[in-house]
Amino acid sequence: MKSSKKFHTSNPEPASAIDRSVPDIPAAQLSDEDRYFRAHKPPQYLDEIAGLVQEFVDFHAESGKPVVLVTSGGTTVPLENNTVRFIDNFSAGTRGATSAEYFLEAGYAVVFLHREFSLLPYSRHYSHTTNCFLDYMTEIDGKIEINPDYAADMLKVLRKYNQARESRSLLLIPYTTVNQYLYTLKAVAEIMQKLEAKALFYLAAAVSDFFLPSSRMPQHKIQSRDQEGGKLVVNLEQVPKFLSRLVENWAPGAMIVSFKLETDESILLSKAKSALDKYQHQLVIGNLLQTRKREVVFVTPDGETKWVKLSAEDAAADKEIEALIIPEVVRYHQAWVRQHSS
Ligand code: PAZ
Repeated sequence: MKSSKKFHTSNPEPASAIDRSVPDIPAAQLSDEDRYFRAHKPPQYLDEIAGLVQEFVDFHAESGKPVVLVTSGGTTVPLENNTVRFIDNFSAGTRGATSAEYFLEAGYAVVFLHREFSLLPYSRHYSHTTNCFLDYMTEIDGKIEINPDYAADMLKVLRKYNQARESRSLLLIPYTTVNQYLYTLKAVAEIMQKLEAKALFYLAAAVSDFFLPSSRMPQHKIQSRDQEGGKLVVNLEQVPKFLSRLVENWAPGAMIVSFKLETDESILLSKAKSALDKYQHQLVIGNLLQTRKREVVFVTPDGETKWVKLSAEDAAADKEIEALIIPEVVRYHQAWVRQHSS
């Protein structure tokens, strides 16, 4: 597995949730994107990441393997340049990391653009659990061994992990802030353009809708004594809606799947449909915060809606909803490739 662990993008702590109380704003025009990228600097490591992605894409383009960009995890919105405080959201990257494993099993090469320190494919089975990692080990005859209670399952995961490494099918690319996410998404998408219809974008990251522009970001830690009335008032701006730029300019020809998260079921379908109208991409997968691990809804531009749900038996057997989502997405993508092959 290619890992870009030398890039450290953060030191985050999960915190609050996405604010859905404001209505959607219209799709960004080219000028919004231009204005954003002119006003915000790229991450210093971006060229190195672009080099890794280029190498990965060239390698798989040669063999004709489809490549999926999976985005995963939340984003942080720093409130200070030397960041002590930031705004965050709930996403641990479960959807993204789990989906990446199923895409690998389905024969895809995966660029995994993830929030640093959120869940990773394969290691997710052992990180962020209620077990301490030492519980997976035991001492036998003065030597450390895998606890036999977990050994059989761990072997299965290890084999899949090794298979992904040996076939060079998984590239891990981290980000932390919204700015790092946007710059990296743009760079990766532009490199993936050469894959045309064989490129798939699966945008599961929970990207903040709001940010503090760098022009208004204090250099140092905000001091409580400087705040009027002792209150910290944070005035955030809306992150431009970059999905239409992805569809039209960064990845024309690719199939693009976005996720829509809501907490109010009564608006989920209408929000998913309006995202398709606005951005003109191929598929929205809607989910509710409360039920996202057991059901999602597929919404397509022709107005079709299809719920995908774990049955009671599936849930009892610890089946993951991504085991149902990914084959469905792959079917859509295969049809897209057929439709676009000359
Ligand atoms: O990371 P997680 O598994 O806890 O949550 C996944 C999710 C709900 C963030 C994802 O399925 C999703 O809906 N992402 C898009 C969120 C949005 O911007 O609407």
